[in-house]
Amino acid sequence: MPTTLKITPPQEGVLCITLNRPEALNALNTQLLGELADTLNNANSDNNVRAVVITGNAKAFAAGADINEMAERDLVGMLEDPRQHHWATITRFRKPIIAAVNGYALGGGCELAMHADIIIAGENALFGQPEINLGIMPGAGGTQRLLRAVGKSLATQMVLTGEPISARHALEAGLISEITQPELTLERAMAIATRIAAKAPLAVRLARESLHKAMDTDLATGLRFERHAFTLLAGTADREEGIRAFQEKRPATFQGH
Ligand code: CO8
Repeated sequence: MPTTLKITPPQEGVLCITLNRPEALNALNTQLLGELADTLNNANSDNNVRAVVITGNAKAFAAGADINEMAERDLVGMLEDPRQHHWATITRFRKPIIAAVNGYALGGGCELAMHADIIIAGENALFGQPEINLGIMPGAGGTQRLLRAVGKSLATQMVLTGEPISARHALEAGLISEITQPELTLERAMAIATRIAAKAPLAVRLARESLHKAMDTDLATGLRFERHAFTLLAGTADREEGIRAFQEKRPATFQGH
């Protein structure tokens, strides 16, 4: 049983994971990242899970990597850092993740939020990459994902000054998709995840993979991937069900094959 996470069993296909180290503003130590990676690994093969919500508490989504733990690792320690494997497992997760962010999403916390497919934030959220203040730099995708999300100028400003941006600014910049009142952030994220969980799982999976391609490939390759994925779905029972349900004017029931 994880001790740094609270896990709510899947409801309507949505697994909710709450980061639970409030005494350290949910700083991401090796144990928490390991438990998160294990939980997602299990969720990958669990057909009852079709989407995941990751959240923190009112004060912090996560205030970054655990600085005290990091202080104990020298260069060799960093090269052998098990956390990089946990991040890789989180990156490989195959189902949609919605991050419900209130309070601080700093350093590794902002990077974790950016591993999500969709970020919903409360008005009080703060997003930042303050590593530069510690004499280091982002190491879990912060320079790459942030630049792709908000563009060169703002990403550079955030990474080189270490100054965070507000939820409003994050919305304008395209880092997040919605702002809510803080007490409604989780509810809104769960509602979005529940909607996604009711769709055809294979269509969700391939659409998500195709969207990811847009982040790391040229347009022609991305378009080719999209065409192949679109064509593949023609072989699924869920496509047949979706189209028949439309024609019969009833809601579709998708089975995942
Ligand atoms: N690590 C460890 N402990 C932390 C962290 C952290 N990142 N953030 C907060 N805490 C602890 C504090 O030490 C404090 O503990 P204690 O009560 O025992 O003193 C407790 O949480 C509460 O924090 P504060 O008293 O500081 O709360 P404030 O409201 O005064 O301030 C801040 C909140 C502004 C968020 C402040 O805590 C802060 O600046 N935290 C550090 C933020 C930061 O620098 N984050 C980046 C860390 S580096 C990183 O994330 C690199 C990721 C690379 C990943 C690569 C993996 C391979």
